[in-house]
Amino acid sequence: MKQAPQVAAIHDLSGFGRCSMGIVLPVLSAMGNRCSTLLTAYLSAHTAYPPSDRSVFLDLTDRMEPVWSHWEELGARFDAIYSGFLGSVEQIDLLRTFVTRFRGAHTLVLVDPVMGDHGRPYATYTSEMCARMGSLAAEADLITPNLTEAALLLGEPYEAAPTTQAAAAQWLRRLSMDGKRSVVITGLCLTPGQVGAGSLDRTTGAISFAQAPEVPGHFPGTGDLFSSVLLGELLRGRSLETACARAVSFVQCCAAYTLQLDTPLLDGVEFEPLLRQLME
Ligand code: PXL
Repeated sequence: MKQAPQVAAIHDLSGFGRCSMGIVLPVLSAMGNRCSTLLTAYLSAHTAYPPSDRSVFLDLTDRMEPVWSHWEELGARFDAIYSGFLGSVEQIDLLRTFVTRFRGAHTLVLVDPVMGDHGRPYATYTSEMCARMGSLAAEADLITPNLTEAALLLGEPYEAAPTTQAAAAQWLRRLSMDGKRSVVITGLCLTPGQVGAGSLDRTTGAISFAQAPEVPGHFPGTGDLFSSVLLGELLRGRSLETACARAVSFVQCCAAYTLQLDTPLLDGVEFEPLLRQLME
């Protein structure tokens, strides 16, 4: 019998509000994977909630290397390494070292270059972190920026974000570093009333687009949901194009379901009752 694929999941844990590890773990587990978690930070709540002087941000930078040194002793091997929200600029170089140590011949390295959304960096992301994120993304086999992050990686203004397939294809090619890595850009609006993702698959050079009806309202954590489903599908052996289409469709389904419930947008999408859709 085949063992469950093993994923090194490197994200923060936000105690309140759905995002990052609180999404990555249940989604990848439901899809039949085993996750080893390396925490970048622990927050009382994700940063989209209004700022508060009671908020807790536990930066775990100096605990990361000791954690993976224990993993090395235990002989850990990973089918995928998947990073997201970072707690400090120093974590960028630390994670580059992690990738060098743990990448095997068949390891898929997915870097979600989490930095911001809607044209603005997240509250805890400094300009130095944004400027240096490209060096971590350069280690990846696949990156999954949203439009804000794609613009930051390319040094383009957010206002220049593509609105046509031809313009999106150009950004995908540029982000692929001449086809050296695969890219998925999320949050693309190429048809009125639709939203989705564009992908460039480095193994075939194919560029494709997946769209679904736009759900009014911006929910935090949908990028984490998208990338986790995408990775789960890739680990099942699906092509990037198929994985991308399934991730677009699942995120849309969760957003539409949540809108009906009329819950606070900042609480994110109600994916939990829909997880079983990912099991087949
Ligand atoms: O979804 C990205 C993300 C991850 N982690 C934390 C966040 C956010 C987005 O707001 O605040 C802590």
